Parts: sequence; structure tokens; C-alpha cells
Amino acid sequence: MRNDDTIVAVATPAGVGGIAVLRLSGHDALAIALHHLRPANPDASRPFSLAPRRATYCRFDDLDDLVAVYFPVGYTGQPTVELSCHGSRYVQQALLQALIDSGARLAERGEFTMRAFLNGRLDLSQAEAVADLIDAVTPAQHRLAVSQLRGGYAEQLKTLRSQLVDLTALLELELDFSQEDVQFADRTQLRQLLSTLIARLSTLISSFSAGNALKQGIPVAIVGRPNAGKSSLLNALLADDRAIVSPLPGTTRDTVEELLTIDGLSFRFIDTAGLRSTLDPVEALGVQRSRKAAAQARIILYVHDATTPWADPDLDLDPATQRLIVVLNKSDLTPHCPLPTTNYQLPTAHSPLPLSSLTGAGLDDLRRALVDAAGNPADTDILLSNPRHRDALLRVQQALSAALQGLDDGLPADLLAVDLRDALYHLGTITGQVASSEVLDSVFSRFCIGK
Ligand SMILES: Nc1nc2c(ncn2[C@@H]2O[C@H](COP(=O)(O)OP(=O)(O)OP(=O)(O)O)[C@@H](O)[C@H]2O)c(=O)[nH]1
Ligand SMILES: [Mg+2]
Repeated sequence: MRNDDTIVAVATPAGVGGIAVLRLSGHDALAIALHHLRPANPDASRPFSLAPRRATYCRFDDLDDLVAVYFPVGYTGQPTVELSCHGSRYVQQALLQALIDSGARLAERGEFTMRAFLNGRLDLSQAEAVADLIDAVTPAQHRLAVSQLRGGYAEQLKTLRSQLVDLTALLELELDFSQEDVQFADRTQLRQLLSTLIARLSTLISSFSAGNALKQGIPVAIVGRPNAGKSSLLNALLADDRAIVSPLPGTTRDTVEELLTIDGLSFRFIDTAGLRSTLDPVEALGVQRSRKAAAQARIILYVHDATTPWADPDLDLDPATQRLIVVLNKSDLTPHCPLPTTNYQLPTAHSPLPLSSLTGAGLDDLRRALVDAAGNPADTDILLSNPRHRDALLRVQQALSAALQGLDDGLPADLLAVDLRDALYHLGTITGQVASSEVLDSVFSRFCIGK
């Protein structure tokens, strides 16, 4: 992809709409647009041009009357013309073709945003936030993307980076004076700073599961004994016949996943095979998947058939990261649900919830409990939600830990500097100060054409 030719694309979604917007950006954007534009009012005597940043109503060849806006420095950091035309498929394609015939090139996926990055208008993490913003469907996802786009997070990384750069420079200065055996970088201070940086990275890295959950939906595994009514509960929550329900135990084999937004939070429900030991090899595979889903979930929804004696959930939960909600299903069949008396580990404040997937009684309580168990991670200041960033931060942390270890072992400055350089490199991949073309390709291929 070249950065200096003029690219064009329809920026609005494919299909028919009231209007559609074409975006033309690059060195010749204005000239190419003016090649086709005339005053809409044929009486106008003044020579025609587009005043910067003003909406101008004009005619595009014989094809359409539209509104054109010229930005001398647009979103891409280059001259840009945006044309709001009538949203017919024919008009969109005809304008596009006309602009291509006069020298523009069809833009690749994300190329406008990539130019914005290459021209220093956005850093890479902000460019990724643009993609997240476009994808956001819940208020929480939107908030997360906006905060990343506005750069709160990029700001933190920048501070981190400049502290590291200073340190590395001091260490490298010592190399120039190696004969004289001087230490510019105070080792105690260095140790302190490294520890602080490592701790800050840990906080950021551990915010990933909350951030990622916001983005992908908080994973909720629906588990329990066969026939407890897990699939019925999923269907009741979705108000849809999504999963197969039958009176035969062992109905669900494969996991069934569905997204559902409750109170602005996105949940990813995973219905699973009933937990039991079985000789059926296919069902056994299903049970394995159930355990895996439970291990990876943030919230475990344990469904118990209230008409049967209580059985402790046969699961290993991590009370630090997982929340358990117990549901006593089929409460329509028993006048009062016998509450479980056994002493199971319950990393949540909730008492078991009587519920009927058949009548819908108790569903509201369950929704409240789910929102409660999800917590409100969006209120914490900065959340890491991008797996690429998490990867890079883990490497930064590794390099800094190596430097700290080296310091304790009394390693010479040049070896310490190697670790710090390594940390700087990985930090730079997040914001794009150092970015290989593979990284750029993979980031921008997430975009649609016209963005
Ligand atoms: N009366 C009543 N019946 C229910 C309720 N929930 C589920 N059932 C019935 O219980 C049976 C089993 O329901 P499923 O939803 O298939 O149970 P499951 O836990 O998914 O079962 P497996 O997939 O086999 O593990 C079906 O006949 C449902 O109609 C309920 O709240 N009340
Ligand atoms: Mg089922």
C-alpha cells in the first residue's frame, strides 16, 4: 500500500440508504473531485471551487446533486473530499467508477485509518479503538472503545515508555565511560523504578479479562446434572427456542453459545452437556467440553432440578476470578424448594435462586444476580481489552523482570540495557512506534473498506 496516491471508497454500509458518503483522500483529492463537480445552480457565474470545511451543494457530472466537503487536512492527515450523495446503489457505484477513471484508486480495508496512523494522526492503539468503536453494540463496549480512542491508555504507555527511555539512556551512557567505572544510573533508584513499572504492568495485564469480557461478552457457563433444565433456562433467557430441550437426560452434547445484553452488559451464555459419568463416548466428549467451558467462564450458572435431592456441583472453581450462581429450577413443580444444606464453596453473596424456566418465574432475580456477579469493570480507570496489547505487555513485563533479576545479580550496564531495549521494543509495538508490516496488516484488515 502506498501512502501518496489518492484513494476512494464508499464509507457508508453497502446497500441502499437515504444518503451514502464517498470518501476521497490523498494528494490529488481536490483536483479529482473538481474534475466532476459543477455548481448545482447553472446561473452561478463565479468560478467553481470547494471552500475548505464548508458544505457545498453541487452537481456531479450528470449523475447526482450532492453535498461536497473539502478538508485540506482530513482524517487521514491528507487532503480529503467527502461526497454525500443519494444512497442508491447505482449512484454510489457510478460516482466511484467516475473518480477511479480520473485517477483515484479503490481503497483497501482500513486504508483511511492506516494513513491516519502513518501520518501521525492516531497511534496504533487508537486506530484499533476505531475498529472497536465501529463494532461496539453495548454501552460498555462503546465506553471502552471511546476511552481507548481518546488516548487515556496511550498516555499511560507513553509515560511508561519515557521513563524506560531515560533509564536506558543513563545505562548506555555508562558504557561510554566503561574504563572509568562510573555509575550514572543510581542502582537503588533503578530497582525501585523497575519494581513500580512491573507492578503497574501487572495491574494493566490483569484488567484484560474484564476488558476482554466487556468486548466479547462476559462468559457464563450453564452447567448442572443432565435434565436439570439448562437448555430450557438458556431458551428462557433468550426468549427463543435456541437449544434442543427434551425429557431425555443427555440431550445437549455440544456446547451452544449465545450473546445476550442485560442492563447494557454483554453476556455470552454457554449451554453445556449435563455433568455425569457416562459410557457413551460422544456424551463423554460433551461432558469434557462442559468442564472446559466452566473452567473458562467468569460466571458459573449451576442449574439444579429442585424436584431432586441436592447434589454439590462437582466442579473446581477459582474463587478469585469466578462467581457461582445456583439456580433451583423447576420451582413450579415443588411448592417450596428445599434449599441446599450441604456446604459447597460459594464465592458469591447470592443464596440459591428458585426459578422456573417453564413459567419464567424468578428470571428477573437471575438477571439481577448476573449483573451483580459481573461487577462493573467499566468503572475502573483503564481496561486492557486487546489481546495483541496483552501479549506485548506480557513481553515488556518479562524483559523488565529479567532486568530486575540482572540488577540483583550485579550484571554490568550493557547487559541490563539489552533487557530494557527489549522492553522498549515491545512497548513500541502497541502504539506503533515500532511496527512490522505484518502487524499493520493484521490490525487494519479488521476494518471494512471505506474506514
Ligand atoms: N416443569 C418444568 N419443567 C422443566 C423446567 N425446565 C426444564 N423442564 C423440563 O425438563 C426437561 C429437561 O430440560 P432440558 O432443558 O433439556 O434439560 P438440560 O439440563 O438441558 O438437559 P441435558 O441437555 O440432557 O443435560 C424437559 O422436559 C423440560 O421441558 C421447569 O422450569 N419446569
Ligand atoms: Mg440441554
